[in-house]
Amino acid sequence: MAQQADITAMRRAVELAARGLGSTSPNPVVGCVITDASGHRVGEGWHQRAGGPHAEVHALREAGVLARGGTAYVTLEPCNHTGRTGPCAQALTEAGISRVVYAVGDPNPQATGGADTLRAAGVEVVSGVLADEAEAVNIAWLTSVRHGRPFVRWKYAATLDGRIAAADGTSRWITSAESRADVHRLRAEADAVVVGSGTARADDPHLAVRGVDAAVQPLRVVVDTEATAVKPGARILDDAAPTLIAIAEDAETALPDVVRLPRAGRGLSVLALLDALHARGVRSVLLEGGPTLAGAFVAAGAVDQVVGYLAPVLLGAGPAALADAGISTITEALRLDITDISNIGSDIRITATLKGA
Ligand code: AOF
Ligand code: ZN
Repeated sequence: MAQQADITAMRRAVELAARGLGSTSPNPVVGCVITDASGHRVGEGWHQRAGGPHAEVHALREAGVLARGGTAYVTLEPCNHTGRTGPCAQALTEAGISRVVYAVGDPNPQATGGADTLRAAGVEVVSGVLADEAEAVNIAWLTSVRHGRPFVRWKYAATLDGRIAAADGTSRWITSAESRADVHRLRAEADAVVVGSGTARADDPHLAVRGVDAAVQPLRVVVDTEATAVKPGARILDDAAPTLIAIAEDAETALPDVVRLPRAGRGLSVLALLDALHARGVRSVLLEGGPTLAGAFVAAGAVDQVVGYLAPVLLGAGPAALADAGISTITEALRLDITDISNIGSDIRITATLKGA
């Protein structure tokens, strides 16, 4: 059992880590709290942008000499490598830290080993404190490192009976203004926002982040297999954010900035798309629909987390949030863990995460 003081300090470190969401990719979000020898908080820091100082360095700077004999709480195992900055394990030792508590081990092969280095230097090391919370805040980076492809969060908005539009196709506005604003926060956290040709054709979406601070606008991606849904002049082609149109290898187009991918079924290979995005530096994807594309992602085993906004509205007819995902019998059902339920305006938001994501 972790000590209460350790849990309290780590909870603060997780809060600090969350401040980096949306601005650290392709690096992790990391938070750090330093307490002095008598347990008082003397330094705080979080990783703010890739290539910038690590969380530990920010916190050590604030703590100064008060770090001597103190404890460092870090959401991720301190790094052991000289990358764009020096190794944090060494920085902590040199500052005289006598105890390091971290939440999650570093899966990055270049950086791992910090815990061993610290122990070898005589520092007491404790791991696993608030690991679930630290995993949750850093899920995009951890998933992308563990699987070597971008983390995929599928978002949908539906009525309480699970429909995303009425029978005639009308869908504005099922969820509340607050839920729609919340989606902009999810976009700001993602490196890329992905939609299919049905959504591109029906909604002419813009997909840029509005109304919340976005350190970087996400890449807007349309999966337009036949290259027929995105027309010159589409809102998504404006210069508010970069845009990439994914089309089939044999499709014809006059659009610039297309990526050609192999076909799979009636669409494109989802895994080839994720590889192409990963090669462009994308570590997290917000999949915004629609149901056909979401079905293809689920069928490809490429959805790590689902965020569903459910409005207290009934339609009784109309398309479901998810179309065919290659599941024909109950034993094949995709089972997730609910990791958050929140009230957003008049709706509820359910976050469910794939087991082992
Ligand atoms: C961070 N911020 O606060 C910590 C990280 O790109 P570099 O050289 O800065 O190194 C990044 C690696 O360092 C990262 O992948 C992770 O394994 C480790 N820890 N990284 O960006 C931090 N503590
Ligand atoms: Zn580091």
